[in-house]
Amino acid sequence: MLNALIFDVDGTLADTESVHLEAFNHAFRQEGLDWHWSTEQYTQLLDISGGKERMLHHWRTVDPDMKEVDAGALTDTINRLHEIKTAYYENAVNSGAVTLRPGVLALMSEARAQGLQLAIATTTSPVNIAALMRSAIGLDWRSHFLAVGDASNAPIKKPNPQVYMKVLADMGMRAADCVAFEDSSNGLRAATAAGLDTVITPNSFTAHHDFKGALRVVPDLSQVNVARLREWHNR
Ligand code: XBP
Ligand code: MG
Repeated sequence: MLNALIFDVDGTLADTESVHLEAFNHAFRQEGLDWHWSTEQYTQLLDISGGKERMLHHWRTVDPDMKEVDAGALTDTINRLHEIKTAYYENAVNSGAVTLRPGVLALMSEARAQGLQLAIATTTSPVNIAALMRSAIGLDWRSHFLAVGDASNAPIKKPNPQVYMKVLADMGMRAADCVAFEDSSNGLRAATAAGLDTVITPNSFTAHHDFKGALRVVPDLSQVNVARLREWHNR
């Protein structure tokens, strides 16, 4: 049976990562840090899911001993940088910096018209999801989704399956009755560990990832409709 489609956000619904990158670099500048991530560096850093975790990983790389920093100051700094980064990102999305990837809206509309449920499973923050969905779908975007799993209610980041397990539990559905959509190997590992068939739409940041075990890898969702998904899923 196919009863629901569960979507990752960053990189899957939209090519958001270049805006996230700009937002991180803005936060570093604003806080007077001499950090600046290039696109190449960020492509590698995306192996670490979650903005706070990513900055912490970078900090540990450039300052392995962290002798000068106590734990409280470390958390405060990361939280402040992430707040600045999130405000910049939300503002950029509100100004129209990001549009949905091809086929996303059409697949969501077709699925809803056929009585399938939609859900979101992402590592990002609720304000970032709301900004993107408001601009893409409208003010009532939340009513289109039966469940939304994000950094606020599933704090253990992908490749851990927590966010997918949370969404499945909130929907009251079995993994066998859903298909997930992802763009990265961390996302694929998280969805697969939750028992989900996963369709991958890579992008320039994730094209080199290992997608072994995916249900299908397609350039974008314009190639995908509900009939095709049922055929691939077939269980
Ligand atoms: C996306 C992420 C996010 C964004 C930044 O992963 O890892 O961290 O890059 O967002 P996925 P935050 O698409 O697998 O959810 O700074 O809000 O974490
Ligand atoms: Mg993603």
